Amino acid sequence: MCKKNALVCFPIAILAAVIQPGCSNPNTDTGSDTNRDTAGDSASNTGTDFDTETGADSESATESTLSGQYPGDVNIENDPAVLFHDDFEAGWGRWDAPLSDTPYLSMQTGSAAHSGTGYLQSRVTTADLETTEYISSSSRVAFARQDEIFWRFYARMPEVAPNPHHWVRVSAGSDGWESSGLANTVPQGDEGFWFDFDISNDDVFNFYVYWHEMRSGRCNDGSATPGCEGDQGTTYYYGNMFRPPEQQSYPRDTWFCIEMRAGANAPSQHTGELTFWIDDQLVGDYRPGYPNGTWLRDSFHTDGCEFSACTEPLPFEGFNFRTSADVGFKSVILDAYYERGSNATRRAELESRGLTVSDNQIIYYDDIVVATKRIGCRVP
Ligand SMILES: [Ca+2]
Repeated sequence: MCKKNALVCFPIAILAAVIQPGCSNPNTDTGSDTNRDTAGDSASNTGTDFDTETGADSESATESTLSGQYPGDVNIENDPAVLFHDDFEAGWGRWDAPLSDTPYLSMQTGSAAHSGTGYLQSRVTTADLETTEYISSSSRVAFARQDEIFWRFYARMPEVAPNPHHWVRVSAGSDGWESSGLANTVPQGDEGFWFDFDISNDDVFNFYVYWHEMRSGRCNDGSATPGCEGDQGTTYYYGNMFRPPEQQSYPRDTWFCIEMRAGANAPSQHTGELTFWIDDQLVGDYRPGYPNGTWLRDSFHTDGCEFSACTEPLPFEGFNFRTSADVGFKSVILDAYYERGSNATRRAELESRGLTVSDNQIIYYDDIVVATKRIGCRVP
């Protein structure tokens, strides 16, 4: 596994403290700068009140959400807060790329759709991975840079098969920065940051985050100082892991609603936030002072940290994602990224549980909305 491109791989951690898979996503955004950012659209509200309450689950009724205002998502795309919408009823043309079916992505029509009759299918087979070691089945769209972004979509995994090595991505950058997805590379605070929203082999979710203050897996304390406590001997920086505890596994072959929220920080301050909901239930919530957890290497453990190097839990400090207000959220990438090696490992684990595992890694998508305010799940 992970032999081809040293840039995208890191040594499988010898210590048990690092549990994430050994490779990261090599598909960078370079060379595909089709975004519609224009000069002058940069976020200028540096002094915005980045309040810490918006990450909390609102008790309010659906009318406070875009979905509540637009039942059935009818005309939701016309709301000024909406940056992007696709219900897949009109085929390709809304994403910057691709513009037509690819070997892995195809527009589908049928009763399996979440809304209407159209939906998007990502399909990567075991045979595909035997031919190609790294496969990114992705579509992408860019928009004017934002300080806060919400992204809702529906997904459905119709078969029991390994989840992708990395899943969908949100990218933030300055006007010219297009390097999200570049593995083992710490982005500059005045250039960009990004995160993936991933699914584990246990069908639960986590953020996987790259930013200028990200931690290395080399040392217990997240630094990369030779001779440190727990020194693994090699400096590497892979996405920092935020996996909420006590999640329910999503159900197979059933549509579920994902919404994530990302709030950029006031430059150089630890006021950035990440949040996600599943079927409108708050699951992940990371903001200044919440939750309590323990950093160990490049993971923030909120579910207890049982390694000998673990320290007492402390309130999360908040994300200092950026040092410049020129860095804003600028694209989303509906990606399903697979690696031959990790796919085989995940497959073997599923089989060891007695499951019959399909050779088709399939994900359906429908009813995607990207906006600058809370979207909520679709109201019938
Ligand atoms: Ca649809």
